[in-house]
Amino acid sequence: MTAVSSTANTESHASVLHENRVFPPSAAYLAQTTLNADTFAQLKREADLDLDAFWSHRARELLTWEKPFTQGLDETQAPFYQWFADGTLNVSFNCLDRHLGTQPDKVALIAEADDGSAEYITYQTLYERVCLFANGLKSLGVVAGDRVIIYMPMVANAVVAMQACARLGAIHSVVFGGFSSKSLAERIIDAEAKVVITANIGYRGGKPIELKKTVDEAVAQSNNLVEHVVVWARDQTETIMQARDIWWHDLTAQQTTDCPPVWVSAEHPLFILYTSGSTGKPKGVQHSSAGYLLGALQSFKWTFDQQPNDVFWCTADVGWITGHSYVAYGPLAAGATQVVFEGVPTFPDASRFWQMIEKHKVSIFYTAPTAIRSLIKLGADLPAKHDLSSLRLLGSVGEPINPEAWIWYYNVVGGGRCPIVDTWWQTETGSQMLTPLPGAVATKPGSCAFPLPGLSINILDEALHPTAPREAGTLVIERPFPSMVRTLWRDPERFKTAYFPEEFGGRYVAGDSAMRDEDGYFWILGRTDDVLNVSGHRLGTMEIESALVANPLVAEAAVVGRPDEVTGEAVVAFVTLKGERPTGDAALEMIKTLKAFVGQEIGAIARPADIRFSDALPKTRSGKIMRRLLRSIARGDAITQDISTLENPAIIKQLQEG
Ligand code: 6R9
Repeated sequence: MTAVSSTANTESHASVLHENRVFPPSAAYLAQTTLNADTFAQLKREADLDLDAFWSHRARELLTWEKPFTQGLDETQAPFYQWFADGTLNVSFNCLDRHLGTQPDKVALIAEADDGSAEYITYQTLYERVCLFANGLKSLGVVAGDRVIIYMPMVANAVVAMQACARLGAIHSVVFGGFSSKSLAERIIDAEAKVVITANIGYRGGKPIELKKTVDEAVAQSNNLVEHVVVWARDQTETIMQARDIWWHDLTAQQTTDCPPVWVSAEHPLFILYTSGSTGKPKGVQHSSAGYLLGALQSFKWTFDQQPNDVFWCTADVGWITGHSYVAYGPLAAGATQVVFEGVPTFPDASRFWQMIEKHKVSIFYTAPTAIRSLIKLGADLPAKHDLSSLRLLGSVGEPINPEAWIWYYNVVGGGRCPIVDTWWQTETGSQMLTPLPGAVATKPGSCAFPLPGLSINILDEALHPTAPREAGTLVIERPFPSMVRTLWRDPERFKTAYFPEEFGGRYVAGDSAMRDEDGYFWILGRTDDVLNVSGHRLGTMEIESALVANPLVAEAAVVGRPDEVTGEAVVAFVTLKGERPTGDAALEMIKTLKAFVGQEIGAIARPADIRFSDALPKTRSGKIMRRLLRSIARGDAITQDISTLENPAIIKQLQEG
């Protein structure tokens, strides 16, 4: 491969290829950190010596077991790896009960609503709320192994619902509140969910989100699978309740705050989280109980160097993996205090994050590059108007952060004293994989630095040799690790082919291209598959194409990404209609219709930024859509590809003109 591979979206991140600034940890940071380079060098040596012993040691030290395990890694069914399989534990017990003896009155959640009101929930109170609700679910017949869908706003009760499922050994599947009824129904059906938990309404940026209405539509499409819908009354908004619906407050009214945890085996599935892949059907990523929790907790402690008085704030919604590992599980297992925020960074204005950091004295702040870029655009001077001196550490996740946004985050938000941990990981890895360790590693803007201890991550060329410095290659994980995906829900075949393709000899293939620099720092360059990353959210191009062709007017559609200043990538759709190719106002009208249609089919996050019509899509003589050509057109680049095999060269002009 060459330095800039032709795969993926490498070109859009060209700026990182020239980045050479280095930021060692500040003296202010070093003065208060508990971890340093020696700590990590020692951990790395220990892991290199014996990986199994390394993780088993961590699992004994960090988790509380009902029955201790006797074996760490079991590779006999590779790639269906197991960890600590004969041990039993309960994840909710590990997140709540075990803090009650030492810190019952410590605040676990600072839950700030969209309107700015805040609620402070201690570990004792959270434990009681989880027990009450778990008993309620139990009264509905929910038992270990049942699937429960959670479709909630980003409020404390979303965390309560997840923890309550974990307490019972029920498998939750959280669906982001922005997904359409059709996407929700697809997930209900695939998971065969018995119960759906929702709210009558949610609020984001002052706008109501009609969650219950969407659930009603989804349940109607779900083959009578759902026995009960539990509805949390977010406010007094009038709500139509049906026979299968029950209010959260009615369900918990008669319950006690004592709900013994259901002990499950280490490998018992904790949750399924659907994510986009390169086919039209989302993948049900299935995670374990013990290995997953160990990954979330250990990485939380290492990456954020968590200390007793920290106030942690991860801005991710629990609908995504980041909200699972670094809101619902990792911080609670660590006994940390954290902020949970219902709203959006731009409401009531673009200083919301800074105002909340000041108000709650946040010390560790973890957000996505898209949020940072949009806040630079809407008010680069706003952070200076707030007291952000409580911050000591900043984090980034979800997509590559461009050096300019990094530098702004570092100087303007972090006052030049807070290290930035740029963390690369995935829904499938369950916890952070690559990140600079604050206090131990000098950071470089745009680089995720190095693997955490206990992880063997490599970048390989097509011959499976590690690539030379600055040469792009495929990012792979060489050895199993505790928090890795166990399988795809009821689709073990797809699990094998999607992540362990034969040509990579048993290695986990992440779907990203990356390179290392001369100092061994990792730089993520972009996806190698047909997955786009829009505002840190994974979207399969095939999923959007299927949504478009589901419209009776559409004959064919091809979707590609183009770089976007704020959202990282934006969705561009090339469409041919069954009727005439529309022009002028008719085209504008049709674009509006199709954008709304994709919104209904998948959810607003998948709506194309740009739709272009042509009489046909550019195809090779063998009938393959020329995606690279479409990518160049979407970006407005000159066409350099060989188009001699193109069936109908005249349509290029149509596509360029839109
Ligand atoms: C945690 C999460 C995973 C994909 C991943 C990669 C991209 C995530 C990144 C990053 C560059 C980072 N990604 N973090 N790219 N730098 N720090 O986002 O999971 O939603 O499954 O997305 O996101 O392409 O493969 P998920």
